[in-house]
Amino acid sequence: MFTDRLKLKLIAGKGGNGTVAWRREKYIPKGGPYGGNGGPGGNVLIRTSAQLQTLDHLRNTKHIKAENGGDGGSNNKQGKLGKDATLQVPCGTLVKNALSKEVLCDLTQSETEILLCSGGKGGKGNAFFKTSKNRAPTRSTPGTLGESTDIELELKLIADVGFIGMPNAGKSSLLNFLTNAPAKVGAYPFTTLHPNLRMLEFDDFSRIYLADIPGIIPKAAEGKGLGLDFLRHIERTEVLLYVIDASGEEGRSPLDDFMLLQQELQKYSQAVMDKPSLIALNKIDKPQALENIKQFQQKLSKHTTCSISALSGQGVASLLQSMRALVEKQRGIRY
Ligand SMILES: Nc1nc2c(ncn2[C@@H]2O[C@H](COP(=O)(O)OP(=O)(O)OP(=O)(O)O)[C@@H](O)[C@H]2O)c(=O)[nH]1
Ligand SMILES: [Mg+2]
Repeated sequence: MFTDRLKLKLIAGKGGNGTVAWRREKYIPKGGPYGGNGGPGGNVLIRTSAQLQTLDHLRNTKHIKAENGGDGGSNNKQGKLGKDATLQVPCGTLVKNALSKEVLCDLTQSETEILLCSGGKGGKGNAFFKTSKNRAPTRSTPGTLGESTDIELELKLIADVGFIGMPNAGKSSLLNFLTNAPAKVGAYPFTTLHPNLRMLEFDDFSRIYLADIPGIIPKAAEGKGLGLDFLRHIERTEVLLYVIDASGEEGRSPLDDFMLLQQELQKYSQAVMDKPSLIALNKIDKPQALENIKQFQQKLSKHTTCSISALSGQGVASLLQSMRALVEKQRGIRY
């Protein structure tokens, strides 16, 4: 189960009440008011953690509550501070008001902390109200309630390259080959049911992040297959990598597959569709592939294509080079 959207109620802690008390000590007659102030309630904060990649850890959480502040002490002591509650989320989490849908923050950087709900203020004890005119006040005030709000979290992975392809095209196989990471591969459609994010580190320690998302089929925009919901995870990528099965073994031509993917993407978002892209023509180890690739390149000569086999690794190094160059070019444009 991959959780990338959920709702939560946040409740900051209530401030502690002020106390009415009197100083009663030997040799101190008329010790006066001695009730302390209440402690402030804890805040609710949100923090991004580089260790997290999903919202799975919050799947069964309905609300996050910070601790209440303690009531003031009878010896003019302030009540104890309510502990803050910190919500840990992965980078790429968008926080919205659940009712108005207003975006409260977009957490794209790791180790960022933001205050979402402030704790209530502590009430005043009677010692606070002592004045020259009123030396024995009996008044105290209650603590105030903490802020509370309903939020919606929406995760949009932050990757540099997003893999787009029909089911079985070999997206996960390519991700495995590139990153040596065990993403599930299978000779059946929709092996991948949720996005996989992987990091690729080069010899000079520069990194690019790759996102493999579930396969797209005709009418995905209308909800067929797994729909286009997961495309949200490639909205922020710099570059798209179309992974196409060049063998045509499933009875479809690579050219048709590419056109179809573009059509579905366009229905989802023109901005996503307009991202710079590369095409990996996969499964060149299969008999029909070379002929299909020739036709594909003749028809779509403007596009940059790389012929690869995600199984044997043939052509993958050169694809990686093109991918890295394009990502770095895009980063250069952005910064
Ligand atoms: N011969 C050959 N088979 C490949 C190649 N790449 C992938 N396959 C096979 O194609 C099938 C599908 O591969 P996956 O990597 O699971 O495909 P996917 O695009 O991730 O599929 P979904 O997750 O269903 O969208 C598996 O049986 C792979 O072994 C290749 O280059 N050559
Ligand atoms: Mg897959």
